[in-house]
Amino acid sequence: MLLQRDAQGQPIAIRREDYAAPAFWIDTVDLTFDLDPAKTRVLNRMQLRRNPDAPAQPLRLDGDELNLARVLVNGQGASFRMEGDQLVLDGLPSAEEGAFELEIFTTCCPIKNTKLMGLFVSEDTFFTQCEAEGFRRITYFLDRPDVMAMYTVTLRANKAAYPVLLSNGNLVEQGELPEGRHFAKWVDPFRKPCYLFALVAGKLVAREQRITARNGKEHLLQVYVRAGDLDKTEHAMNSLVNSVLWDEARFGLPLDLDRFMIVATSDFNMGAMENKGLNIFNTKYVLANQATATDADYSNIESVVGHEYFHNWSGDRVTCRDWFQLSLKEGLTVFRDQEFSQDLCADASARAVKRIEDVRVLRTAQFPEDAGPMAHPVRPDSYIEISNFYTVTIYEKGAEVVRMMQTLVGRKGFEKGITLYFERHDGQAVTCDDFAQAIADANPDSELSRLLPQFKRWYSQAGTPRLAAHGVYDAQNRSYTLSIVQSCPPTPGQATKEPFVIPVNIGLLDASGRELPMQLEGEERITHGTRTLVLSRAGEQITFVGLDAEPVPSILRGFSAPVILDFEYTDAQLLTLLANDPDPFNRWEAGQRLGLRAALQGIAALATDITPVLNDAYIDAMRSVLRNPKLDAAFKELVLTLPSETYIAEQLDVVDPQRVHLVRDAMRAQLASALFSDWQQVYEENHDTGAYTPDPTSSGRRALAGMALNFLCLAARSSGDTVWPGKTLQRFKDAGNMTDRFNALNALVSSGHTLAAQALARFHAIFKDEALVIDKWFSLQAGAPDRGGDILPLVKQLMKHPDFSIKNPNRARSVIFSYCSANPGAFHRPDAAGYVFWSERVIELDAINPQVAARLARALDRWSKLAEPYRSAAREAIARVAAKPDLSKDTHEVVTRALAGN
Ligand code: B3K
Ligand code: ZN
Repeated sequence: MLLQRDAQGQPIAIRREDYAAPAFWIDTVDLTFDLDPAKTRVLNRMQLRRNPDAPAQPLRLDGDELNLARVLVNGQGASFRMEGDQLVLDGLPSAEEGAFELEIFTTCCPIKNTKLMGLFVSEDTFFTQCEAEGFRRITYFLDRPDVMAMYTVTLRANKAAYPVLLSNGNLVEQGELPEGRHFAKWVDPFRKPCYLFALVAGKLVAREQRITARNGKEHLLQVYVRAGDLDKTEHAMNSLVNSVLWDEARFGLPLDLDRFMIVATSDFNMGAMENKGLNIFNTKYVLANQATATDADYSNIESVVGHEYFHNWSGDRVTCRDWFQLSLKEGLTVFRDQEFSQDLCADASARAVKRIEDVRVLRTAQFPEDAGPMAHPVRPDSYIEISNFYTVTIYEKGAEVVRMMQTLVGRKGFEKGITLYFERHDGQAVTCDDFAQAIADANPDSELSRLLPQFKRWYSQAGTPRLAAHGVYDAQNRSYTLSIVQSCPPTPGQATKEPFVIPVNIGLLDASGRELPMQLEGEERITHGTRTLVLSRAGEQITFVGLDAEPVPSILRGFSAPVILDFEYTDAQLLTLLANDPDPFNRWEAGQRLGLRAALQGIAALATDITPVLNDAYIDAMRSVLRNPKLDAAFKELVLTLPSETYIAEQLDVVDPQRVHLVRDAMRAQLASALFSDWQQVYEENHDTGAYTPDPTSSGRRALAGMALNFLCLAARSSGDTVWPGKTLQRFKDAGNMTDRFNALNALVSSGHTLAAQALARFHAIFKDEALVIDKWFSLQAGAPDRGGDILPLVKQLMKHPDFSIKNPNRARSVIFSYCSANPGAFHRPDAAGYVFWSERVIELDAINPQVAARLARALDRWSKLAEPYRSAAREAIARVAAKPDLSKDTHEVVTRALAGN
C-alpha cells in the first residue's frame, strides 16, 4: 500500500479523537473462494444497511492489492469510483429503504503475498492473517473492528492439492466438484469483526480430542499440522484442554463452539492469531517433543495456546470498538494467560518464578519502550500504522493495569467484575473505559471504584512512573515514616503528567529478617504479612508505629505496580531481604539490586580498574542461595542471573554498550571462578532429571544445571581446564532432551571453546530437517558473545547458508534479530558496521515484509542515549533508512519517530 500523505507531504496519522461510528452496517457476509495460488477468485455477497445514527455518506470500502472485476448492488451493475485504495459507492438505498445486497468480485495473488497479511501461501497451504487490517487484502470491506457480521464461507479448490478446507465456525456442507475439485461450506454462529475471519486450505493432518464441558456439552478440539509433525502436537493439545477447563473454572467462561481448531504454519509474522474457532499459529508455538523443543518452548506453547484460547471471550465475544482500544483485548488476555500459567503451577515458588519472568520481560522491554521515541499510552491517541502498536506497552503494561485492578478489588471482586463485563458487553465492540467501569461497578465499595477516573490515567498517560521513597525511624516515638514521591517523565506529545493511582504492596522486616506486624499511625488494627497501600497523590507519608528499631521495608512486593522504585537500601538491608524476605519476588529483587549496583559501580570505575566488580558479601550471598536446600532450583537460577545488558543500560544516562558488556562479562567471569566448586556441586545434584517432563520443578533443575555448565565452561576458559568442556561435549552428545542438549551446546559456544565448532556441526547434521531447531542453531551463533568483532562476519556468513531465507520471518528473526536486537556487545561496534548492516537489512526486509522490517527498525530506538561514536553513527544509519523513497508506512513511522526523539 502506498503511503498516504497530506497536503504537506506528511503521512496521515489516525487519531482516537476522530472516531466516528461507521456510515453503514454489514449484517451478513457470504464469501466464495476459488483457491488458486496465482489467482484466487473471491465472490463477496453482503447485506448492508445505513447506520441511521450516522450522517448520510457514500460507502467507502477498504481494499489493498486487489483486482476488481465486478460490483453489483441488488443484482444490478452499480456505478463506483476509486479514491486511492478505497472503493466508493454513491447513491445507495437510504436508511428508510432498508437493507440492500452488495456483490463484489475480486481476484488476488496469494503466492506473491510476501507481507503475510491477507491470503497467503506457505509450503503449498493457504492461510490468512487479517488482524489488524488484512481483510482488505482479501475483499473490499469496512475493515474496522466495530463492524460485526455473520459469515458464511464456501471454499473451493483442487482436492488432491488441498484436501483440508477450513474456516470459522461449523462445517455445514462438503462435497465433490467437477475436474478433481471439491468444496466445503462453513457457517460461523457468532457475529464477528472481519479481523477474526480465517481460512486454511492444504494437506494437513489433525490430532483430535473430544472433551465434555461442565454443562455436559461435547466439543471437538483439533490441532492441524503437516503430516510429519503429528508427534509434536501432544503438548499443544494438553495446553488447549487445560485452557478450556481453566477459563470455565476461574471465570465461568465456557467454550461456545462445537469445534475449536488450531492450525500451525511456519511462515507467520507473529506468534499466533485468535480467529474465531480457527486459531492460526506460528509452528514455534505449537510443535514440541522432548527431542526438538526446550523447556522454554514448552512453557511458551502453554502460554500462547492459552492466550489465543482466552481471546475467544476477551477479544472475540467482546471486541474492540477501534484499534486504539487494542489493549482492551490484549492487556486483558495477557493478564489471563499469565494467571493461567500461574494457576497451573503446583506451588507458591513456581508461581513466583512465573511472576519474576513476566516482570523481567516488562522491565527489559517495556520500560525502555516507555522511555524511548515509540512511547505511547496503553490506549494510544494516534498512529500511522496500527501494526506498529502491537507492543509490549499494549500487551505487557496493559496486563499490569488489569493486574492492578485485581489488586484493588481482590481476586473474588475481580472475578465478579469480569462476569459483569461479559454480561454487559457480550457481542459488542467496546472501549477500555467500558472495561474499567464494569470492574469498578461490580465492586462499588472498592478503592478502584472510589478512584476510577484517576486510575484510568494508566490508560492515557505514557511513561514509567518513578517512586522516590525515603524512610526515617523515630526512636522516641517508636515509629517509621516512609515518604513516597511519585513522578513520571515526559514522553513524546505528553510534557506533564498527573499523579497515578499506585497500589504498593508492602511488608516490614526486622534487621534479622523476621517479618514484623504492621500498624499505621491512627489505626487500631495490627496486620501481619503484606498490606496494600494505595497511593494517589504526588507525595505521601505513611507512618508505621510500635517499632522497637528501624525496620527493613519490603516495598512493591510481587511488583504490585509497573513503576521504578528508588529507595536507598544499604547493602546490608538488601542482603537481609535477599536472605529472608517471605515475598519471593522481593527476595529476587534484592539480589538484582545488589547486582545492578555492582555493575553501575564497575561501569563508572572502568576508566581505572574493573576487577573485581563483585564484592565478597555479594559472592557469599550468592553462594548461600545456591546452597540453600529450601529454595527451588528455578528460583536459584533466576537469582544467579545478573541483570541483562539492556536493563543495566536503561539505568544510565549515557550508554557505552561496550563498557556495559565488558563489566557484565567480568561479573560473570567472577561468579564462575569464585563459585567454581559450588557450580560443580550444583551440576552434579541437578543434571539428572529422569524421564523428561516439562513441569516447573524438573525444568528448574535443568535450567540450574545448564547455568552451572555455562559457568564451568566459562571458568575453564581462563583456567585452561579441559575437563568441563569435555564433559559438556559428552553431555551434548548424550542428552535425552533438547533442553539439556541445547544448554550444553550453548555453554560451549558462549565460552568460545574450540569444541563448539564440532558440536555445532553435529547439531546441524542431526536436526537439518527440523526448521524450528535450525532456527535455534542460527540464533545461538548470531547471539554469541563477540570476540574481536567476529560475530558480524559470522552473521553475514550465516545469511549465505543454504538454510537461510530472509522471507521466512522465523529464520530472519533467528539470524538478523538475534544479532541486532539481542546481542548488544556484538552489534554496537565502534566502526559502526553493525548499524550499516542493520540499515541494509531494514531496507531489504521492508520491500518484502514491512511488519518484520518495522520490528527490526526498532532495534535502534534508544540511539540517543548512546555515547559517541555510537550515537552519531546510529543516527546516521536511521537517517539513511528514513531517506529511502517508497518506504512502507510501518518502517517510516518507526524511523521518523526515532529521529524526532532527538
Ligand atoms: N491478536 C494477534 C496479534 C495480531 C497482530 C497483528 N499485527 C495475536 C494475539 O495477540 O493474540
Ligand atoms: Zn492477544
